[in-house]
Amino acid sequence: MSQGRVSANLAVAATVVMLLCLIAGAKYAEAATYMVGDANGWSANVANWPKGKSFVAGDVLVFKYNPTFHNVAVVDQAGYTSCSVPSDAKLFNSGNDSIPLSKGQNFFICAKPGHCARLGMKIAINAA
Ligand SMILES: *[C@@H]1O[C@H](CO)[C@@H](O)[C@H](O)[C@H]1NC(C)=O
Ligand SMILES: [Cu+2]
Repeated sequence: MSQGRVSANLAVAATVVMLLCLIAGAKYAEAATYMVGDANGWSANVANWPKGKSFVAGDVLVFKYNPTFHNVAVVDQAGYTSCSVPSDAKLFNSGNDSIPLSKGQNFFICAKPGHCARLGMKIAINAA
């Protein structure tokens, strides 16, 4: 076997290993991180932000906001629709909250008075 043939085989092997790593990497990359509201953050009229995006369970939503004025409550469908926060709702208020999506429907609203109902600080997301 010539020297050239050996290095060609090595190159092929290296390429195969690289491709396998890429495939494995893609699998781990399935859970994505989303900045809610993009550059605007968790803010007024964010309700349309999920439109056109597809989410899977385990994806992480990052809610960025000024905690003096806003917070994030994890609610159910009724809470989302009526802009009310069940007493057992999980509340986040760090201003930089990372919340993983559960499979199925996920509902988040701002629990500050009027923010959900009047400012549209609410999102509904279906995670596959
Ligand atoms: C927000 O939280 C993320 C994840 O916990 C962290 O990596 C990032 O540094 C935080 N950003 C700020 C501005 O605190
Ligand atoms: Cu708010």
